[in-house]
Amino acid sequence: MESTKGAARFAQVTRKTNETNISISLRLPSIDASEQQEQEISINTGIGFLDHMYHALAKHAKWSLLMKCEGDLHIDDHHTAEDTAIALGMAFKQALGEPRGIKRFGYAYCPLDESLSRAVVDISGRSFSQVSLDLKRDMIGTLSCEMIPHVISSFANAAALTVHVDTLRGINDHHKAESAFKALAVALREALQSTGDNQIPSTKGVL
Ligand SMILES: [Mn+2]
Repeated sequence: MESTKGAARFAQVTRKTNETNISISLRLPSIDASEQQEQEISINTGIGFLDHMYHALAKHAKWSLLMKCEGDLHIDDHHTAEDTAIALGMAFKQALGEPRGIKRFGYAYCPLDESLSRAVVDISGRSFSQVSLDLKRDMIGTLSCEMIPHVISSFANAAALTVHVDTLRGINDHHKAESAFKALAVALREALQSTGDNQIPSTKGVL
């Protein structure tokens, strides 16, 4: 993936520990809405459902995202799920840079059939997350359901975002989780949109 005109909105992160080895390239949508960008998404964490959630996030947030993780899946899914979320949050923060001229706040409701989730985000520079997905199963595929809200929180924490994500209703856990990631994606897309000025959107003058 090439860093195009919006060079400030591109980041590459590698993060290697004894538990995971991660490489990420992330390109956020250009602040210039007229600039056409081809989306490139390729995700391989070794956990199919996690790939599916990151893919949904990237697709609907209009990111280009290349993510590869070699994790200690012989232990369980925990380190891979948590560390990819942290690395993605780091990439997001780095790609965004100084948040000038953006709406800062965003929210979205996304349904997936019977499921409905709401995400509200603030590009605040302060990490806070409240995630309630009402998942009932132990696992979806090879991803434990307890890791799904944890992935969103770990991402928000590393990206220094304030994030509230709630699944308002639903029956199918796959649908509930996927609608949550889609809502988060659309909320982030909105929050990163241009206001048409070059101001830092804070009364403090800093985020
Ligand atoms: Mn699906």
